[in-house]
Amino acid sequence: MGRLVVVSNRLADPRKPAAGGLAVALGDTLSRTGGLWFGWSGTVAAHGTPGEGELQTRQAGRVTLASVNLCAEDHAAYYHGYANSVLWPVFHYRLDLADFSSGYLDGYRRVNRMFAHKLLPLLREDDVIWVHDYHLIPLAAELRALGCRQRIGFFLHIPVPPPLVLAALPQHEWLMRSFFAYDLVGLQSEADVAHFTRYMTVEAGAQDLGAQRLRAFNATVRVAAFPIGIDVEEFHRLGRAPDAMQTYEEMRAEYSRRQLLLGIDRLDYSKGIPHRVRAFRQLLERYPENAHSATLVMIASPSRDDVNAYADLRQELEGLCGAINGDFGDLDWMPLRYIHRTVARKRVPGLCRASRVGLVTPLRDGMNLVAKEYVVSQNPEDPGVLVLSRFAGAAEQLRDALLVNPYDTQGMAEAIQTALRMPLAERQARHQRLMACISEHDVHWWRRNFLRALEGEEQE
Ligand code: GDG
Repeated sequence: MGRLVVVSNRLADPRKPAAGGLAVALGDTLSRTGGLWFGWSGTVAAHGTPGEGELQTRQAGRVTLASVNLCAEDHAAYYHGYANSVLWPVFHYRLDLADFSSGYLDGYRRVNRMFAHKLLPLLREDDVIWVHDYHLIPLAAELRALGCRQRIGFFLHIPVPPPLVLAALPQHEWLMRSFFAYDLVGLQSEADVAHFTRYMTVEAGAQDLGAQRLRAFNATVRVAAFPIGIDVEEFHRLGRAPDAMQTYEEMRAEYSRRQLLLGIDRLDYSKGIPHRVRAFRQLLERYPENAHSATLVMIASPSRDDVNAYADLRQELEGLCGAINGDFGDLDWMPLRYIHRTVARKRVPGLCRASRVGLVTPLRDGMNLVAKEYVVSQNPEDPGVLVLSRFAGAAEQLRDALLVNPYDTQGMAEAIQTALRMPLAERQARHQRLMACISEHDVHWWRRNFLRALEGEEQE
């Protein structure tokens, strides 16, 4: 394969372990091909002109990191505005939270155009370009307009809503048409592929050519599901390291007489966190035997604090959590521990392993990697139970979790009770099947399959 060029909103140094998912997934291939990673630097320049940014490049081993700063106006319109206040809510089915203010779209187009202008001179003829996520949907169209002929693939990390929800976007025709500038569009799940295909055939008059190909606007694009996985090996290693072990031991000692339930999310309205708290309340009401025992630890890492909908969520959550502890807590037992802070990644496997139940209950989620991390962290001899929303992309793969509808408070409370009471043999059997699926479809499988498809080769 030629040189891999990755484009994403934010870039990270793949050599740093804290760099997280995408860096771990793509680091090897970037290194092997002497690749390039291009994106926003993460810096908002105090003085700057909209649509302009200075390119900075630096080496991270064999990988070149190329980034641009954004001026405050571009950052507000492109990042907070169109990406996170329009596309994020609409693609998560939340039209009620979308802010269709004018100006956002201009900023989004301006930054995508600027990225294309900055990236183009860095490209070589045999490059394979892989663009990530909703911030950059029109990037290929901008690159093509400048004459770029290399193969370009796109992976959407968030879900695709049904056609009529997409059609509520004032500029949906323009946005969706720009997918046809890619050679390959990768989505998280078959449900997303179905929505995407139906939108394109019904709203954009595309022809479904079969074999994952759609044709419209004089172009053919291949569209397929590539469910993202985690680096199972790396997570195992992390789990065996001293920090994770220590966290595990501390949690076991602190909660020796309790059954722990765990939730780890970015504090985001798509994650269904208040719904989870209501189900936990219902559990305590309906099954009083859980008093002084079931304890929910909820870690909600701060996210997009300056978008209004997030401040509202935070307030709602604080009220709900406070009420449970006030109504059910006792001198020696607090039913819920809510932590609005990021915990160190190296502690996550220990937290997961110490918890009898993992609660992953988004209202809608592209995939949800926490679900997979929870399973991989378990002790196979005495594993915990994953309670998973059927609306997470992961539910298409993880059929051996207890699948729940997060809008059904009572149903979710019943599922939690089932998880808490599940016999060892059933926990082991479910865990074994979940592990087999997660190990087979890990993040390396995901990367290989996507890149093979982009190069027109057969998938595994
Ligand atoms: C998007 C899509 C899709 C969370 N809190 C803490 C923490 N985390 C880590 C988790 C996990 C990652 O962050 C979150 O990944 P998710 O997949 O759950 O969710 P999003 O951030 O919304 O990601 C999603 C994903 O892209 C990949 O395609 O699955 O659907 O929305 O790794 O462990 N990590 C640490 N402290 C925390 O407090 N260290």
